[in-house]
Amino acid sequence: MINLERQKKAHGLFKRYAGNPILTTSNWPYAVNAVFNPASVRIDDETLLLIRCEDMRGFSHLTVARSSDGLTNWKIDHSPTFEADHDSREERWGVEDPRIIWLEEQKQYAITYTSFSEGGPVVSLAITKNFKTFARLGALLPPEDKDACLFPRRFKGRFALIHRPIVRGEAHMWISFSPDLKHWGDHRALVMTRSAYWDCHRVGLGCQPIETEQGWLVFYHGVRMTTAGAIYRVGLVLLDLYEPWKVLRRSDEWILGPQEMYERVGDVGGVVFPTGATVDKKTKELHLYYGAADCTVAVASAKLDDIMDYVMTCPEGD
Ligand code: BMA
Repeated sequence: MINLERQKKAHGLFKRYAGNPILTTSNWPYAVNAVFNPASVRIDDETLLLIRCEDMRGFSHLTVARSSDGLTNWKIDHSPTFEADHDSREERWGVEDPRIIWLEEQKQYAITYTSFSEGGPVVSLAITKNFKTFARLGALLPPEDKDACLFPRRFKGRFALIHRPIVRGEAHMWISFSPDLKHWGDHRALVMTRSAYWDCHRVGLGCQPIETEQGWLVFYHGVRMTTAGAIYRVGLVLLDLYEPWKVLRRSDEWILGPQEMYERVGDVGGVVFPTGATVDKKTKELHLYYGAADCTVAVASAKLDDIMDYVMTCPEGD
């Protein structure tokens, strides 16, 4: 049965910023084809976005933009901040779609990103203190794999990574564990596609997992293939705080989908692809940063309390 009350909540949860898109190629200090799918983190009194930029060969690199309110007056690095290492076969065709978390133990930021090898996309890891110099820890898992992020701390002694391997053409979210950030195992299926739903063809992690009292709030993208192409929308799951391989809640509805022109029209129209979030410590407002139609960067916001109110009304389990 349709839960009209919950559908209404899902529909009205996020408000798009009126100044969207917040970053486009026209803001860029050098020539690029598209800027999209940004990772985000709040450092001191600034929001830092690490943005995927596609060059005029169709390869991607990552560039930093900073703003104090996370909405306006972006200061963009004048040249690529993090470029593919072309000597590495794993990064031959560029680096894409980063996610950032603060690794408490290392006192460094961890950036998981997709490196495009000749053998397909793989999940790679780099760490940094300052977003100027980076140490590469290499590819974590073999292709085809994307949409990965670490959790900020260990669980029972092990690091955890959400990622999205593609096997037999199927694209589900998995969680894997490691004692040292290098050797990964104990792979577990986490969030699967759901037949007939808006997320029936592919699912993949959105932004970095967000810690709340009720559990890890995880945004994910879900894809439905239609006769007119794919539609990328955004849903929510809540994972257990101490055993994050357990899904406590999953939204029946999507909470954000392509609606505005900048989301419907672009290099890949019909795509809303979140890769970063920040939560304001005082107001508890969450900014969700996303790539729109694989062309620009946009933001939508909601109060964390309202998101949690909604997610706690969602069905239990996966
Ligand atoms: C996914 C990723 C994203 C992209 C999205 C929509 O598979 O490759 O980088 O934004 O498709 O085209």
